Amino acid sequence: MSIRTFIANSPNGYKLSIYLELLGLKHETTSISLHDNEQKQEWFLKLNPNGRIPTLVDESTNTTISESAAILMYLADTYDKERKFSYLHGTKEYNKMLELIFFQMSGIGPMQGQANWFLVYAPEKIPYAIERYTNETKRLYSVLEEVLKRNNEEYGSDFLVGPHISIPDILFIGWIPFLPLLGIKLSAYPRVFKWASKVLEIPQVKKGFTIPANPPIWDDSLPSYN
Ligand SMILES: N[C@@H](CCC(=O)N[C@@H](CS)C(=O)NCC(=O)O)C(=O)O
Repeated sequence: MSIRTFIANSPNGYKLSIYLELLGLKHETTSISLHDNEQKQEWFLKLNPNGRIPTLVDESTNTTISESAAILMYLADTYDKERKFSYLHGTKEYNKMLELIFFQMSGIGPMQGQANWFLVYAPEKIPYAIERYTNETKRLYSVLEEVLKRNNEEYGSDFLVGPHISIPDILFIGWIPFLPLLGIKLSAYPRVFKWASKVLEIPQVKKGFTIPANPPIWDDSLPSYN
């Protein structure tokens, strides 16, 4: 076995399992307990000095890499030579893919993450922080709604970029099962709901969401999963 992932059943961890399943690559997983702060242990910090999952080790290329989007881009460049799940460098679709990768990693990822933190985990409940990050998350999902609209107008596609599924679809879908935590209804964003339903129907996506274990939250405000 040459690919090993170090992940948890959390938004950024699922991204790897799903993309590896789509690419049809064998992978083994070490499940990290965030609850026990295993990601801050010395052995893990040697892999990723940032002390956060996910990290991937690919022995066949002697690569250790962290940051979910960087990992998916590495996997695409190394293993998706036919560009079935990504786009070729230099194309218009590649540039749009890049834009949405950064939008996910600097927008919905950290904002939804902070909203979760202040609403669910923070020992002190600070209404201003909860409101700020929840509202920003809502705003960003409405931007995603517009992104889907524009891509559909241009390509007649229900995916985020160009005519087929690609890295941004996987980066964004990883966060969808965690929206109920914030009491945000996906149905408020009809195109996002339709897109999520379509992506969640893909067997490899379903499988990815079981590695290392099912998402802890999945309620009936989300597209059906099973
Ligand atoms: N930008 C990073 C974010 C990684 C991240 O925040 N991971 C969370 C789990 S989804 C984590 O490890 N949290 C534990 C901690 O912050 O110590 C990525 O996309 O990989």
